[in-house]
Amino acid sequence: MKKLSVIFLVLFLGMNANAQDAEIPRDTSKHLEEVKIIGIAKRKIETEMKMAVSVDEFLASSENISFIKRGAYAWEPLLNNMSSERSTLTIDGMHIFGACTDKMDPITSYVESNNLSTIDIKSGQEGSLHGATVGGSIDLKRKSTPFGLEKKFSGAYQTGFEFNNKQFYNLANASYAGDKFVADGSISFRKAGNYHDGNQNEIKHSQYNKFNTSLGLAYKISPLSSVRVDAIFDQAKDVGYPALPMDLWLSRAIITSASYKQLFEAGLVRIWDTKLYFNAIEHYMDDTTRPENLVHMDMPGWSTTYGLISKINLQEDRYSSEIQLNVYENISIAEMRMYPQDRSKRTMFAYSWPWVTTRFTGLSMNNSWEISDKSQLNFGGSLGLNYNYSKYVEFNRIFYPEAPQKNNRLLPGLHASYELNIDQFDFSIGTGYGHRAPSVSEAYGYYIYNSFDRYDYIGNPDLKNEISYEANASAGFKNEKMSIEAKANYFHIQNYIIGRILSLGSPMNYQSVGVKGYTSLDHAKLFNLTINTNYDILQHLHWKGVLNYARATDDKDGNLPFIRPLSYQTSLHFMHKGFSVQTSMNGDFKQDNYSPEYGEDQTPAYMIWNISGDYTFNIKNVKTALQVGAENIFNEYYSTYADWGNIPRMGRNIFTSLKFNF
Ligand SMILES: [Cu+2]
Repeated sequence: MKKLSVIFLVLFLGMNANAQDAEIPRDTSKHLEEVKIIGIAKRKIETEMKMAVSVDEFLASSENISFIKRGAYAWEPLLNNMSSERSTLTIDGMHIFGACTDKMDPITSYVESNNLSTIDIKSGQEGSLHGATVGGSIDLKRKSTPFGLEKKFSGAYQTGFEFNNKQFYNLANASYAGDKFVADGSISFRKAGNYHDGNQNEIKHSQYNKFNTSLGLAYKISPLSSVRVDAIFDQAKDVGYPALPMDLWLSRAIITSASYKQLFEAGLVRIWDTKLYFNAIEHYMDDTTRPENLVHMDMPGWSTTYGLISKINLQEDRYSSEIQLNVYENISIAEMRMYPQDRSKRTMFAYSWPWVTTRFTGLSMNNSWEISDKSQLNFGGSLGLNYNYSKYVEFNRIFYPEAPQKNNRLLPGLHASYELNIDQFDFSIGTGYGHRAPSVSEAYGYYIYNSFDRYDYIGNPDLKNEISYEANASAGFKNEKMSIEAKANYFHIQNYIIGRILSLGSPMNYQSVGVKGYTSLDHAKLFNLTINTNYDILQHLHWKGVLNYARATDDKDGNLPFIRPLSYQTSLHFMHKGFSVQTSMNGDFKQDNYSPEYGEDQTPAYMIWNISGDYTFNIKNVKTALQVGAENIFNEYYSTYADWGNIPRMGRNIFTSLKFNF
């Protein structure tokens, strides 16, 4: 019976119990944690090219993620070619909202690669477990060492230098795994100077400094239950944003949680996990570093969130289910203070986020039912209640005199998919429907300057919910030597929110050319296609290729902005004993479907070639890895379709890295 229940628990986590766990330990919960680790080990936070990557670089290796880049730091992740408002971005399911009106701080900038175990990306409505979404979900999973490992102490230290921007980093993490007590800790420092483009020109204001530390402590109160507390502290200082008219002086985040987990050996309910969390972010921009600014503006922002997650996993024969309750309250505040060179002579004050409260309560469910050994049905849904309150609604009423101070929205979501496996072929087909509420900026933003199209943006509290109708399909073939998979999705989004020129109001920022208001298009359509192939040329020589195609139009068949042109990635990987060499090429074709209406110009094609080599050896019990590589070997001068203000990307960059694992 015990064996059976273990198998169920394994299925639960959506991971395969393979030959590695042939020895099933007595303690169910212990085994559960181990399986989890085995599953995670498959997707380490490193890419094929680099063993020491930033969180952004790691995300960039995922085929359905692209980025808007405003410099070298804190890239804004786009899932399915949709901006970050359309996805839920969470850390272990916890909602965190950036404190910058200019999106300088997506929450991916508040973690570090050495405190994460993996990143869970779900497309479209399948990602609705953590709350209402249109594009999908990106959940950053923290490291969490299981109880009672044979090896009590483990850890890693990693250091490296990147020559192009003189980036120097030190990352260390350690874990203790006792039978009753577990601790995980990490600390990291990164410091980088300005980078240089392919023409050897220095990109001014592209430096950054980041410090991050985390601690997690867990205690087993009974064989099947445990408590855990976690905290992350992150601080970025003196970060340049070359594509924006200002930089970041200081950004600080504290992210905390306390959770209780109960496992059940028998019955329908198998895991019950409840977490309370709190996080606070403060963000201070600085434009005095830019001599071209005649008038200065301080634009500090604060974002505070409290929340609760309670989740149960159910399992009965071939049926499994996750049910999650999400409750959170966020308050977002952003100020704008304008003054001439003399700071004491303040000329203007406004709230660009007028103390906006967002309260969300939602219940989500994901079910999967194995109809047979060959086919599976996944289905689920979510229902959320979203409440907004604008404390200083007078700012919103300047443009929308009838704007209500409070707003309630109902956010339903539904999805279903069917998977079929016939011999070496896999097929899936799915559909989804879901609503999302406008973001704080879209609904309540006041004069948020967008340096991409040089307009000041005004939120509209009365915007309708965005409603997404989605279809997706995939087909794949796999044998011992090769695999190929094609995945496609299509979104028809009603009331698509985007900025449109307003006839009233005059620009506030002297650089801006006019005022845009967030409005709803009748609809927009997005299509994404990815083809993924792997081929093992020899036992130790592997080839991989990815091709991405996307197309997106508005209700008048005009192009939407920030849609990736046809792009590709291809790589070769060779291993011999402790040595490994990899080379990769990636690029975009010419951007044919750009959008002048939304401030875009055409971006030419580019191609980047990278190479790296590493050697792994043991010094006593310490596994040591040394890596040297070069990115953009040909020193190509380029910028991508999503580089804010066509800011050129990094030229040739030689990187080195040394890692010790004990
Ligand atoms: Cu900012």
